[in-house]
Amino acid sequence: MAHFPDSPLFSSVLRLIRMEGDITDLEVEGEVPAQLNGAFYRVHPDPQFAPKFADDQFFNGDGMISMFRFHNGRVDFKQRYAQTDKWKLERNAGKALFGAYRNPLTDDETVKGQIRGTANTNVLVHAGKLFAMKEDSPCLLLDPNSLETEGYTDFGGDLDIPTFTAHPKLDPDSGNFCGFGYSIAGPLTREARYFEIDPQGKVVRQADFQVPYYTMLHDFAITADYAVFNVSPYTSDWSVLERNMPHFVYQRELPFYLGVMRRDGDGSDMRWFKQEPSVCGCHVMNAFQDGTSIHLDLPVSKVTSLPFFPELDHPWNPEDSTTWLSRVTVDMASNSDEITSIAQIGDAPGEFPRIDDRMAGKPYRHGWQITYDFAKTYNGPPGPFAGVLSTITHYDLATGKETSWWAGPDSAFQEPCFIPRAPDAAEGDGWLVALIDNHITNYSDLCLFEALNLAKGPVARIKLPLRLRQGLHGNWVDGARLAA
Ligand code: V55
Ligand code: FE
Repeated sequence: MAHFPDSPLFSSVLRLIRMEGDITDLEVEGEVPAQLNGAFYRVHPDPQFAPKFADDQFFNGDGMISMFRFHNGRVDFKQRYAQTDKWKLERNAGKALFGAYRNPLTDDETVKGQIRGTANTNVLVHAGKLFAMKEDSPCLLLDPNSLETEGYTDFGGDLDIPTFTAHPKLDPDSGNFCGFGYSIAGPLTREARYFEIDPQGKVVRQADFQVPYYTMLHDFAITADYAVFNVSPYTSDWSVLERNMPHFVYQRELPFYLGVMRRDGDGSDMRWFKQEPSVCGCHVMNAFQDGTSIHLDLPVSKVTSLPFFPELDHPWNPEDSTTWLSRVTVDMASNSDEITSIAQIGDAPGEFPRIDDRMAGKPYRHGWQITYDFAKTYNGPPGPFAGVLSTITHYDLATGKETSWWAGPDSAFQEPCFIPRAPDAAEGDGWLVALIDNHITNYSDLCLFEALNLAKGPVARIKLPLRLRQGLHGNWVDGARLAA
């Protein structure tokens, strides 16, 4: 008999799903454009078994992958667990064997040394496979049509590192998958590696570097020539793991850094630009070069924005943890190791930044986030992820104009994803898909918006007969790349 912890992280808004299945031809309100051919994949943490610790982290759940396959004006749904090595070992045992989030000291003896990954953070198609990613583990491959798990890969032995980011970038010019692994010399180490994987799945670049302190290197950005890493004061050490505290501890005394290195180098040119007192960033919107300057746009807060990774000596403060879209600028021609500036560029506070991915690393105009509007009411039950991100906002960075749409008092958004109207359509010309979870009716709708006209509201609501759990990230792939 399954008993999950009696805690807000496992009940109410965050009740588990644990259901795999298929629905052919989902019910649609409105119209799904017949030309839309492709698939939207996304993933959420969904523990298969009750966790070993009642205070288990949301980020520790097994990855549950959803696929929305668009074709001929209809949408088919498929949902499967990412069958990680952890998932299979626990399936065989009928119970949890692995312990706390990112803490191998808490695992059963029988699974010591096994890959701990949950593949719960991001899913993206590259080189004919669905990559399911968790930053503490190698990359898990699945069949992009059937969602059957193939297993972990080291890319033919070419990528011999134990970790693989969940926030890769696809270079729109080369088609290369740009990524990195951190703590590659073992848990809590400062060693990291940048790599690129070409459209055929071959590792074509690798460059090692060290971060200034052990940190959650969660996301990064590319520009035409550079890989850009944002380091915020999420850190840890073995004493934290020995006491089974949350893996990351936030320490505001540590600087914020921007690391910049050439994508075609060996890592020895890495420069770390510093900002003190520090700020906190996590997900990036985009980065680009402008003469000798490099700009990185990302939501920034004063201190930790992740309540799961708090400070020890400062109470959680919602105001200081609110994230504002900001532009971090460094000058490669300068001899200084200081960040040139950090300037707010968006009015609506929010997170889960997205762009038209064809603009990755280039000067760009359009961005989207799900946003907080503190003036709006919320009717749903309280708890983590309860209703706060209930608006979606388009940022026109050329004019400064922002357009938002509110999902209403019963609902919250999950991360959106941009779909170009056609491969050669202008930047931003296309749709935005995003899940809207109704916390009163307990249904989720995948909503389709005109990306540059959010104010109009969804042009289609693709209706699920259940509410999906709060998820992390996902991506669209064009149907041509799914043809088996
Ligand atoms: C994040 C999410 C993770 C993780 C580390 O959003 C950082 C930040 C879903 O897992 O393991
Ligand atoms: Fe993320």
